[in-house]
Amino acid sequence: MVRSLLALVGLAGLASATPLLYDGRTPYNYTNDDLNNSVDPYLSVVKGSTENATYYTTLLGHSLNPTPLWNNYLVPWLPFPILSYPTEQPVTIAIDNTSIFIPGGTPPEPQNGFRRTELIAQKNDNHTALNGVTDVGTTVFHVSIRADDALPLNMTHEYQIVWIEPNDGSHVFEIQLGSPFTDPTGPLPVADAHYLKVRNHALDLLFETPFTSGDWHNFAVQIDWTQLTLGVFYSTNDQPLEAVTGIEDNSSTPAGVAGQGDYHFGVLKLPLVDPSETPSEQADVVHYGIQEGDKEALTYSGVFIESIEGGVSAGWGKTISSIV
Ligand SMILES: *[C@@H]1O[C@H](CO)[C@@H](O)[C@H](O)[C@H]1NC(C)=O
Ligand SMILES: *[C@@H]1O[C@H](CO)[C@@H](O)[C@H](O)[C@H]1NC(C)=O
Ligand SMILES: *[C@@H]1O[C@H](CO)[C@@H](O)[C@H](O)[C@H]1NC(C)=O
Ligand SMILES: *[C@@H]1O[C@H](CO)[C@@H](O)[C@H](O)[C@H]1NC(C)=O
Ligand SMILES: *[C@@H]1O[C@H](CO)[C@@H](O)[C@H](O)[C@H]1NC(C)=O
Ligand SMILES: *[C@@H]1O[C@H](CO)[C@@H](O)[C@H](O)[C@H]1NC(C)=O
Ligand SMILES: CC(=O)N[C@H]1CO[C@H](CO)[C@@H](O)[C@@H]1O
Repeated sequence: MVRSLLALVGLAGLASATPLLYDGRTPYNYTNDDLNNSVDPYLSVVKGSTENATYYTTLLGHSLNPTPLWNNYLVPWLPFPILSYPTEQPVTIAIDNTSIFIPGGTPPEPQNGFRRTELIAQKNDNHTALNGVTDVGTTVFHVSIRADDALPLNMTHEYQIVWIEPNDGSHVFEIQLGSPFTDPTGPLPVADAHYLKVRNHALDLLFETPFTSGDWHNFAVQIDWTQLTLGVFYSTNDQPLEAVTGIEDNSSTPAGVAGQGDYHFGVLKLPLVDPSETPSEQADVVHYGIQEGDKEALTYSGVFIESIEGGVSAGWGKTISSIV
């Protein structure tokens, strides 16, 4: 016991040895006005054009605890997590039939195929400024996801829920739920529709796990921006993160600045193919297809980005080694 306590003191000694590059854990003093006005740490403009951000995104305050991993632990050297308090509020991100994003551009082209609401990481009111800080060297992108049982997703559809998006619109990695979009339509829903799936830039499946309700699903994705590789960590609730993959090839990502991009989390629901549309419309998932228009949501906490200099934050003050 003494030995294991000492070992844990050693581990605790590593805590916060790893530089925090971006903190997207919503402080309790973050307000609806902050959200509507895209005050740091989030840019909230990816949403339906007719409503304010607070219509889609709900700050939960103390009504639900965030993932326990990043609580403030009063006695972090104990071998079990007790005596802690949360320091961030979870946020619920919803879509409904008004969630049609109209990106800038002339003429405006509403994304009628999608329903989407996302928060984008930003610091000093500038999301692109993070690229040169978080998308260089080797960095780790953390996020925790929980089902909203009152507003479930429809697993017949594909949902993209966490990703990094360079200017070419590709994803350096993504976390996905549901059934991948198929044209022509294949059998739906797919067998692993209810699984959270981590995919690389080429959309190969790196890791999947059942999206059980009532649990925080904690992810961390380690990205080597020079070698273009990924590694995945995962746990549920207060269990410390553990590596669930080795080093995985991600070499289809554009090298250098062209491969850097915004960190998104939220709900992006793809359509199903509409048999009454033309083949080219059916292939244009952004602008065409079937959406039922339901209100659906996911809840998030534990969003941050760190360097791996002092290891990877695993929860309750512990640090573990990066994937090698
Ligand atoms: C919340 O409080 C902290 C500490 O006082 C302060 O630095 C921060 O700017 C506040 N954030 C907001 C969004 O008001
Ligand atoms: C935020 O949006 C809500 C809902 O539309 C609105 O009631 C509120 O006034 C908005 N606040 C700000 C500061 O924009
Ligand atoms: C958003 O909030 C602003 C500020 O309160 C308000 O003027 C505006 O009408 C709101 N827009 C919508 C679509 O609710
Ligand atoms: C959803 O919105 C689309 C586009 O505005 C509209 O055509 C459709 O009728 C709406 N569906 C429902 C169920 O309201
Ligand atoms: C945001 O940061 C980028 C990269 O540092 C910089 O080029 C750009 O000018 C900044 N934008 C604003 C509005 O400050
Ligand atoms: C889910 O989507 C499918 C395909 O559009 C639809 O048939 C089904 O009714 C939807 N389920 C719910 C609960 O909305
Ligand atoms: C693990 C894996 O699927 N790696 C792929 C990453 O992307 C490159 C380039 O497209 C592929 O060649 C790898 O197979």
